[in-house]
Amino acid sequence: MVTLKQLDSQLSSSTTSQSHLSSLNAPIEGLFLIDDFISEREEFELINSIDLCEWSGNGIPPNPEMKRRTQHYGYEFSYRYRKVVQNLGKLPTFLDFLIKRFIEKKIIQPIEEEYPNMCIINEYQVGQGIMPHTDSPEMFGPVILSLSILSSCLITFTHIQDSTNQSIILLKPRSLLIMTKSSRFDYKHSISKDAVEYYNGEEIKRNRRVSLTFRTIMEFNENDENMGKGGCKFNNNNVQYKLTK
Ligand SMILES: O=C(O)CCC(=O)C(=O)O
Repeated sequence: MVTLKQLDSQLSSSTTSQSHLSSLNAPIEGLFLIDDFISEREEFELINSIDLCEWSGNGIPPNPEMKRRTQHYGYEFSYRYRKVVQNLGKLPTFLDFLIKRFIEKKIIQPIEEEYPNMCIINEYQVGQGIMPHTDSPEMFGPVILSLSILSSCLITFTHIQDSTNQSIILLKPRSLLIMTKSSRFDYKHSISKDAVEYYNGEEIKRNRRVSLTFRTIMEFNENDENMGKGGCKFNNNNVQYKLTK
């Protein structure tokens, strides 16, 4: 079992990860960033596989009202109803190597039933972002993993109870953001629509960016009225990721 503490020390003791952690200009409890989580070749193959699949949004169902294009795997999320509406089955095989790497890097446990079972792929064209939000604690498990590809951008974490408590993190292509604990539950995260951003005096020109966000849904029953929003329920007694004791 990998505890969050072990992951913490693992990330901070490896030579490469020190630079990842120092890139967090104002670290938040439970927030980790791993640069170069995948290689350029893997990024290339990944975007090719993604672009061979159908994008929704921009008039195309499901979620036709969304300007940003998305692909939903494992479960379909409705942005209009703010809930998970359909079980779509297993994640596609082109994501297998990522799940394998989450295990190798001890980010998740090697127990199949405990792997992330939902992945939303978001496409951000220049001028597109995402509003401040916290991923629903009722719907999704305690660990959110988000892989960035193609372009850098800044992600802002704003404390729910104190909007002056903000941290801005640079997400480089091929980096993996791990949101757990306070960063996952006590903060909203957002990405601006700005075509150009500035980070430590450096100009970040935004291009097409794609992110793959992995989440865990513990139970889903669209017909059960007693379940949480959207018929899915996160059961804290049965946490999939054993990152915390
Ligand atoms: O694009 C990202 O890195 C974040 C995606 C996100 O926050 C979401 O899908 O809820």
